[in-house]
Amino acid sequence: PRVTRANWPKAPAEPFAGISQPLGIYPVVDSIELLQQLLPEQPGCIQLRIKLGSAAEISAEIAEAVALCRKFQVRLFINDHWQLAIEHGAYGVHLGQQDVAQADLAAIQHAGLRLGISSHGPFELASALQLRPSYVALGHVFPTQTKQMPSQPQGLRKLALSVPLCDGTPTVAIGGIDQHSFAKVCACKVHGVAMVSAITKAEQPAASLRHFKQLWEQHYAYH
Ligand code: TZP
Ligand code: MG
Repeated sequence: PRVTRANWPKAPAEPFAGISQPLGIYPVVDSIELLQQLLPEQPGCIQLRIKLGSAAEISAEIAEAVALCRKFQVRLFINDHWQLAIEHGAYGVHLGQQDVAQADLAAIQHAGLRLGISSHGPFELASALQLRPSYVALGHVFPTQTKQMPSQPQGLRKLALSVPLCDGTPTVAIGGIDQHSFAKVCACKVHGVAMVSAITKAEQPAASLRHFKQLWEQHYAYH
């Protein structure tokens, strides 16, 4: 179900745990192999987004991801599987709007995990902010091949307008971002840039990440 006024979760009295350093380059990956390739490059944070596998397989993957990210001291967000994220001690959880309506947000908050929430337009952004999350994802900025999107791309103008509406809540841009659009996305003053294909489908994912990290250092300096 979509988040509506009727099932809108109650805003927590306390915000979710904060994020002190900017999220920076935020690769979203679907395997341990990719984590192992990317972690030595020290991304600002990373998300494990697994959509396939048995419950036991997913649990084992999350446990391994948590251990690896601890070793490299990279902040790990788990997509969807918030119970397993709590159980295995991930840094945070990333949820879509529909997931949020079904998750036990108080449990995530009490466990001290950060919460990132997706948004695809002003209404979803408002409902996400109402939950006082650790960050909001703004997307999809451009057309993407990675995920079927029911909505239209928001474009750079809406991205730029959304960031100040977040009033200090960190923002992450996502959707179709690549080396050609990267600087323009940074100019919207987002706190992080999430990418799937530009990194994971590159011939050398680690080299691609290294390149984006360098670009981020250049552009983020102007924030
Ligand atoms: N949520 C909004 S767009 C997207 C997700 C998971 C996919 C982004 O992938 P890509 O390859 O960076 O366009
Ligand atoms: Mg989800």
